[in-house]
Amino acid sequence: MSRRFPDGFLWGCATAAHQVEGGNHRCDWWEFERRGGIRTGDSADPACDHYRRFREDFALLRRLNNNAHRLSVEWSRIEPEPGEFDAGQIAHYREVLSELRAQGMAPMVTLHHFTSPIWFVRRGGWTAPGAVEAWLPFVRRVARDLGDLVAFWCTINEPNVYAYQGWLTGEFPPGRRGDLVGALRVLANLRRAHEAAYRELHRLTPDIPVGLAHHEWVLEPAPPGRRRDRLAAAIGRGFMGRWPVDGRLRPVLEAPADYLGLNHYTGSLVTFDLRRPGEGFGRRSNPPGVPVSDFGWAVRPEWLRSSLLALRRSGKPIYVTENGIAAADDRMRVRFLREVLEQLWRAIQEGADVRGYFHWTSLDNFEWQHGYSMRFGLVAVDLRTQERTVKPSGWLYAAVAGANALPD
Ligand code: IFM
Repeated sequence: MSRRFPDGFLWGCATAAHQVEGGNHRCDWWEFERRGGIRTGDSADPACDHYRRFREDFALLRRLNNNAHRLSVEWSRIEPEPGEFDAGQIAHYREVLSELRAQGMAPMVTLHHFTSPIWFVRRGGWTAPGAVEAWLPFVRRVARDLGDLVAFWCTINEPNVYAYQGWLTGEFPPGRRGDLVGALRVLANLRRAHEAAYRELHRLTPDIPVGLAHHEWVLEPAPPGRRRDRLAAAIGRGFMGRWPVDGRLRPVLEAPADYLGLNHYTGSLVTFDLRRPGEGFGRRSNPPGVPVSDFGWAVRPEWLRSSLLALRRSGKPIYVTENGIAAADDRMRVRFLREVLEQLWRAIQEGADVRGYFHWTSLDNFEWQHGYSMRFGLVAVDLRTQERTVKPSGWLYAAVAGANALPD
């Protein structure tokens, strides 16, 4: 066990309310599911029934030596109608967070992870001018009523994916396609929402670090790296890595934050292609000879290391807020974990100030438009019986987390 991680390193899993809880009926995703938005026809109810089984699920994660956990609190449960807060749901999340604390896991709480209340989307959702003001009462309420139990705030999950899938590809609600203006408006509002939440959270809970989870899809020009391919890769990176601020595009990772949260899964090679304006005039392909996950995403663990190294100059602590692989065959996840955790360790040796890693994810869960067809979990869930079974990858993760080191 010579390859140790820094003392106090956080080992956890990341989840999102709608993907695991079940019975989440007041949000836009629930409506989207009813309208046939899910390719497999699946529904997020009961998902993993985690809303009722959170105690056992946390006990399992504790057995797997997790000392932290990233989860989201569901806005549409806490504020089902504008300005009406549900004391019962707040009490529920107090129990959830208290249970995590009691079981020795530091909670990282995400405030927006893809789902919004139906009342909010009826008013125009994140494209509407008053969106930020409509979100802030929820942020304040959560800070006031749950803040004493929280270790980290994560304001917004993957603004770029949210805007891209909801307004350009139509795979997320509201299901719009090719609406670049809408996507940019969403990004601008999310930026303002993050900044406003950052200020409010600092005011109400000054000791809790605040950040956001940025999704980094690595884009590299296809070899030999012609100028136009480099340009197309740069445009694609611009869309995925920047958001509009006062008429200019600024890096997401330069937003006010006490730590940088990195969600990373994959990347693509980019070839210039005029027929693909929606993808920044680039055709994306997987690097030849590189294995792909069940999603068809290239699995290249070095990309985690290069993404982390690129963040060194920010001088801020970094948390890998998500990283994982869709693989029904767990042997693939075992191989991936060995390699990716080694890349994580190397990035730290090379100066990246990484303080924690949250694997996506603990339980096989509801993978948005793909229903239950994508298995990201360290723990298998039998959807008929809700029985949980730790996979070999789960035990591997437990060994690394327990030793705080890579096995020799
Ligand atoms: O399941 C999602 C998660 O909600 C956000 N990040 C990527 C994961 C895998 O697609």
